[in-house]
Amino acid sequence: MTIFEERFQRIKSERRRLIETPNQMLDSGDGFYDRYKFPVLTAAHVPVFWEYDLDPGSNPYFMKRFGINAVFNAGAIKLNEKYLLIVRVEGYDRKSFFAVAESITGTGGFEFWEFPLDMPQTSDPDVNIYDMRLTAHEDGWIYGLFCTERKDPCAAPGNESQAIAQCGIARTRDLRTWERLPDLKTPSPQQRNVALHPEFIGGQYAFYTRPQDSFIEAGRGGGIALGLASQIEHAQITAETVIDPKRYHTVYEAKNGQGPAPIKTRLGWLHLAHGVRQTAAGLRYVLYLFMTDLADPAKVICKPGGYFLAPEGAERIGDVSNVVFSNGWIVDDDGSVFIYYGASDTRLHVATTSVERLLDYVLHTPSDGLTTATSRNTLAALIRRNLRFLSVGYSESGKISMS
Ligand code: M1P
Repeated sequence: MTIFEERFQRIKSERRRLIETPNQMLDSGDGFYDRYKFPVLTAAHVPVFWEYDLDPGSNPYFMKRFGINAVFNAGAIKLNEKYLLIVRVEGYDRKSFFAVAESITGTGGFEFWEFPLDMPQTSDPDVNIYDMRLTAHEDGWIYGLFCTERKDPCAAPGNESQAIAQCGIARTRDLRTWERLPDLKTPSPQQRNVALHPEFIGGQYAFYTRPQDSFIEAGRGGGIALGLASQIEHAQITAETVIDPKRYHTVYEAKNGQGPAPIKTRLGWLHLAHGVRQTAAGLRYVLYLFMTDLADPAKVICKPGGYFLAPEGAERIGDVSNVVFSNGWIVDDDGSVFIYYGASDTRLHVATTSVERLLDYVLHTPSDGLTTATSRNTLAALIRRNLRFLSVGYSESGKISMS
């Protein structure tokens, strides 16, 4: 057997096994959702014919010719009974592009469509695109909003990192053919993490934005904002109202961002967002939830304190460690919810829950009182209530005995 034949057969069967191995739900510690044993997608899930030249004549060593570095942050939608993800795929060359992967269970068996998505350009070509949020809008289109990044023309000579992030907009009916619309215009010099609300508000398109001063820092940007645009074909927001600000000494003190478009429930709009805080080891990204008023989505009506999902175990390690990030979730007709989240900018996981569980979580998890004393008092109140259900005695040494 030649090197080519041996490597081709081995790598092909490893990848098939990876896709066909059923995922396993893990026991959840928190009760908010169930995690799964395996990531739903990794770089090793991409088809062999994407990375390797399959011609033994031109590739006798069966080398990669186009390496895929990471597969993470995915937009999500269910169409024709299939769970579809528009995944951020990043090559060895650092460029991200979108590719669709589909599954019939939503928790595993995801297979990529043959070709990555061919996103049309505007007159100002994208250098890098990533993190698509999908919205099935009441106007009948499916919109994909994503970050489009280009070099900052004002960057000082020699500064090859300074970039401008803006919100790209494209629409489709089937995820195969896309119409690109002009980028969203907002008062902010930079935009990332923009999602389209699924319904008109006052007859206008409504966008969740994240005004930010510079490419990395939100700065005075303040938090997750809501802005209205009279049309989508040349979408322009003139006022961004911050509805969920970043706050001192919270899990979203450095910055935050709307995740996927919110889910409509009987009690309000459920929002999944990411929060970022500074630590001595760098930034830490976690997910949190909040709910806004059905009639007035600019009004936050409940917001649990702290995080909903934080990086755990192997999720904590990757190209950008200590990060979980979500831009896609799917609600089934029976109320099941599939939350797709990227781990450390490297791979994609799923957690499952239900609308009812999420409502219970947002309604009954105490909010953040913003000081140690209020957190301590919140805990003390819970303990006091719980003691009615337990027969608890305290020994003189301070040890608890329960019967
Ligand atoms: O590297 C972590 C995340 O950083 C960005 O999110 P934010 O704009 O909130 O900092 C995004 O580039 C995201 O893709 C990435 O996962």
